[in-house]
Amino acid sequence: MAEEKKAKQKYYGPADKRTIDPASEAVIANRCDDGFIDLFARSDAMYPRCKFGSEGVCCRVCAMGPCRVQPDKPGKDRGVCGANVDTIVARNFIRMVAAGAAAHSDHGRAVCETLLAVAKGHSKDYEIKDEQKAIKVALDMGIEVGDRPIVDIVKDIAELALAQYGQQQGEVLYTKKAPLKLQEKWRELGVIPRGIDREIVEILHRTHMGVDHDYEHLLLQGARAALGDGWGGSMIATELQDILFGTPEPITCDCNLGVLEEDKVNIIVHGHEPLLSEMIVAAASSEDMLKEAEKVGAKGISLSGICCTANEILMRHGVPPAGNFLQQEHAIMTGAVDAMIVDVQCIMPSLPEVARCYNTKVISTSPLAKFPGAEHIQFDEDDALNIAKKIVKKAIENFPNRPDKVFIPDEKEQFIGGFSHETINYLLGGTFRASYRPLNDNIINGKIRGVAGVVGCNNPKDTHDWGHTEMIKELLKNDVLVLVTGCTAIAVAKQGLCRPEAAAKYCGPGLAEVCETVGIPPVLHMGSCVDNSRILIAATAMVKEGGLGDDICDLPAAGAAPEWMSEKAISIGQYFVSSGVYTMFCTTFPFTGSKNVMEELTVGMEKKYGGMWDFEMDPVIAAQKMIQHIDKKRKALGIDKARERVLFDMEKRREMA
Ligand code: NFS
Ligand code: SF4
Repeated sequence: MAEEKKAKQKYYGPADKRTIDPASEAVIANRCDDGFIDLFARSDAMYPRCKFGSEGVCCRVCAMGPCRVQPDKPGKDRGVCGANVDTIVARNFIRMVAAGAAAHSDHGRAVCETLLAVAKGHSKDYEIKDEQKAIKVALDMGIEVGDRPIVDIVKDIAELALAQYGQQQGEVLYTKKAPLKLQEKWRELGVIPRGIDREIVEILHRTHMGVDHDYEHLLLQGARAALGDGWGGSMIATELQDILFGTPEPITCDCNLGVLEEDKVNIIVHGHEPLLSEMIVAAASSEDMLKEAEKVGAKGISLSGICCTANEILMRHGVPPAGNFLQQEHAIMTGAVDAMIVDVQCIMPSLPEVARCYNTKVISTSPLAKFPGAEHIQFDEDDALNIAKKIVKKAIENFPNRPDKVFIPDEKEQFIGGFSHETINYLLGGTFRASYRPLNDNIINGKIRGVAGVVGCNNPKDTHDWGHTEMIKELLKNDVLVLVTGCTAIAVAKQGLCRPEAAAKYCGPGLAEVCETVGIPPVLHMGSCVDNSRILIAATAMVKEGGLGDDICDLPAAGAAPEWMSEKAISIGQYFVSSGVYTMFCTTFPFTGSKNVMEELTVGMEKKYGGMWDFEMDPVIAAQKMIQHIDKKRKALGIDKARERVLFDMEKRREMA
């Protein structure tokens, strides 16, 4: 009976709940009936979803196709060219890696270019905010520091970082930050990226019709490009953004749609690159813009964010996130948003249409990305503040056009964000000597069972935010410290998990004690998706601190993306796996059509890297599998005796479903 009901339900999660976020729920209930179809309805309209696509067995890389292969049907078990299901699924998989790695890495490239311009005295509206970090990065990169002027050092950093993209031979520089044992594994397998761009291009070449057909060989190239993302493009983005905008420090902030303010001009920045959003922050708080706002009868300007750009400006300025990926339409549906400013990635092309109902201005800014129906004001780093002001002015001018029906839900939740690798080091290690020693010690003594990185998107195939929340609560209950980024971070911040009080409420006794002693939340918000590189650095620091093995795969740690949707998530997943992390994906896994590929993603990769993919729909069972993996690693390290096993309450879970 319950199964039947489930089968009819068009999303995974508690029945009759599209979202567990009361703010989104209220907005949906209040939305105008002007006939636009919201994203949940659009998702439902896509059923039945194609089974071939869902399993990854459809190939359309050449015009003899599309070939939809059925491995158990003789005659239909190969495409026109003869490609079998393993080739097709592996090609589809690594093409997702290529697109994801390209998106992250291009973001990093833009940061390099701006930093270089700043060092050369152009792009005058930006400055070098964190000289300490610049020196640290220079030392990491082998750039001479001495008593050279900081702009010279930064120029070298930007040039060397930029060179990583077009490098043809050798090894992408930051892979050398990984534990030595891991580097050796990579070298032996031939998966150290030569250059960031090169590996992405090579995926496109190898997956062209008639080139590489060996699934294992294809997946190795996927790993190489993904490592060029995690230990290349994304890491460069994070490190250089810290130099340019400052290394984040813990900061208290509100989040959710309730941060919108009825009597102020509401501006939302949505997308990914802080180059733009940083300048919007500056413009929105400038005297002249505040005066302009007054002129139209507004009591000020209220800035907030959606998606990862929200995380970037939250971490550095305390600008509140208004919501995560699935809330982008909901924000506009409040009727209170005067302008939504977008750049690149995870921005729904539906926005201009939704915006028409509520007189919201959607302004696109990236030379890469235009949206039919949106106004385009192209951003230019060399004239950044002026353009940002021009954009802010558009929002101000739109303030008097608010629709009659404005509905801002009350919900907002306080949380702490801004945990960089540097601040974790400092918080746990104390003022005198920053170190990961106390963290490692608390893992060894069993108070902390392990560490999990939970990241990624939302997906309307799941109940919004439910997967993130359920998984993380299960982990906390079992004394697993959780690091979050991206839309996961916003999801659980809204649920109250990113505040110190959450320790007593949700954690097992060991983790609660540690969090309460140090005064940190049990879920540490580490930033945007490119900041997953901070998790790699933190994991490496734990290895180097000692006592937990000599490679990332020895750590009692796991990764997950419970509500993933984007190709970037696949690239992240692959670089986590290739760095030795057991990585759990929920929602869907469009590669299940090939037994051999699934075997390679799991067992095969665990042999190669020590990390592996896993897939499980139910977020709580998924969490339990992660805990099992953590326990396996504790046992291998000989530290399993320190703690007793917590029994899982499966019965309660079933009741819920
Ligand atoms: Ni990551 Fe950020 Fe969100 Fe997913 Fe999109 S915003 S880069 S891809 S949806 S977490
Ligand atoms: Fe079909 Fe082969 Fe062309 Fe793919 S490459 S569409 S399997 S013929």
